[in-house]
Amino acid sequence: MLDPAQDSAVPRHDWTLQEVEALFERPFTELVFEAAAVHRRWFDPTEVQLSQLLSVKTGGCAENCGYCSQSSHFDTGLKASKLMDAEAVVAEAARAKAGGAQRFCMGAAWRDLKDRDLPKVAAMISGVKALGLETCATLGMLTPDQAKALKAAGLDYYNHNLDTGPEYYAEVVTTRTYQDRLETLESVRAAGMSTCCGGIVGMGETRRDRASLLHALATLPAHPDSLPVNALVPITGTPLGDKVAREGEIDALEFVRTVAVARLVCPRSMVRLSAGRETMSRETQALCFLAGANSIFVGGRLLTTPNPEMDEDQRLFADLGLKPMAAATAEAAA
Ligand code: SAM
Ligand code: DTB
Ligand code: SF4
Repeated sequence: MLDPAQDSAVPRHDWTLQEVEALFERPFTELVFEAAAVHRRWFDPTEVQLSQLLSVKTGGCAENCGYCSQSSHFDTGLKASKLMDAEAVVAEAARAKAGGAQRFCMGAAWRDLKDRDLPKVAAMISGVKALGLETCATLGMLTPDQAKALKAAGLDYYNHNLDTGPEYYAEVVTTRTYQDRLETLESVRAAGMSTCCGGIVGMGETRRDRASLLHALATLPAHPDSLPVNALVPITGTPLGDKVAREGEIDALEFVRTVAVARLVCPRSMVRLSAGRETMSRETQALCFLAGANSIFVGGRLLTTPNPEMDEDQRLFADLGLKPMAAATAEAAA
């Protein structure tokens, strides 16, 4: 048994905010070196897990998340659409699998899942699962019974992000609380599904807010199985997209630091380099992989915004000597 007092690779749930802030203050090369060392204790650092997203219900969302193209509170020019049919979703999933994805994540612009939509969503999940893909969904808040129903349909992962630290939360969204998010995560865990939970960096938050987000994630009853670190994709017409356009984007090195601290505080989680890769340099992405990121979204689209095309990522992987992680490895790590 590894001794947590001796070994920084042992998962801990008693991180203090001060400890997490102190990690951010480490000299950059020391921090990345330490994160890379911890990464190697639990994972093959040449393997990266590949997930693909599909927006199964786009736009018209009742929440006012200040970064989101899909909120009905802001004029972003996005065209809303109805919930897709299960067959169309499964056909997209088959294309994603043929393209090399191991996990297929279905996203809906909902505040919460309505029971009337459950049969269609369950049909999508079981259809995608039958293709041999890992399944993930992000559908807003869930009741405990809905979480059980999704699990019964074959859902492996549920994505529900805390987005930022509790102190900055009210600057990001006011139509729901941090506690609402924590309760859905509890329902997901209680139903026996794996959790995918992370946040967004570059929304005008401070380093302390970034530390506070990672502190919140690292002190959850269980560390997230997947921990997405999104770089804000600035959307014109949203409060946070417009703020960043005025005040400037986050420094790439600070983004890498956030990935490194995520790897250190949640050593066994799959840390996903999520939104924002479309405009991120290859060199910054390489530093993120060095700092412990070991999962990405693939395919030319996220939910409503572009993502690097598969051939571009294949070139990046070839140049960096990275390879896709086998699905079974990803599951064993989780
Ligand atoms: N409506 C559901 C919810 O919010 O939980 C699911 C879909 S929502 C789009 C999923 C996550 O995508 C959000 O929690 C947020 O972290 C991330 N996201 C949304 N818009 C983004 C943007 N412009 N840049 C970066 N991440 C974004
Ligand atoms: C997550 O943390 N990032 C993904 C996924 N979970 C659902 C979503 C990113 C969305 C980026 C903006 C868009 O395409 O609309
Ligand atoms: Fe709705 Fe999710 Fe966008 Fe928030 S992030 S506005 S809940 S789709």
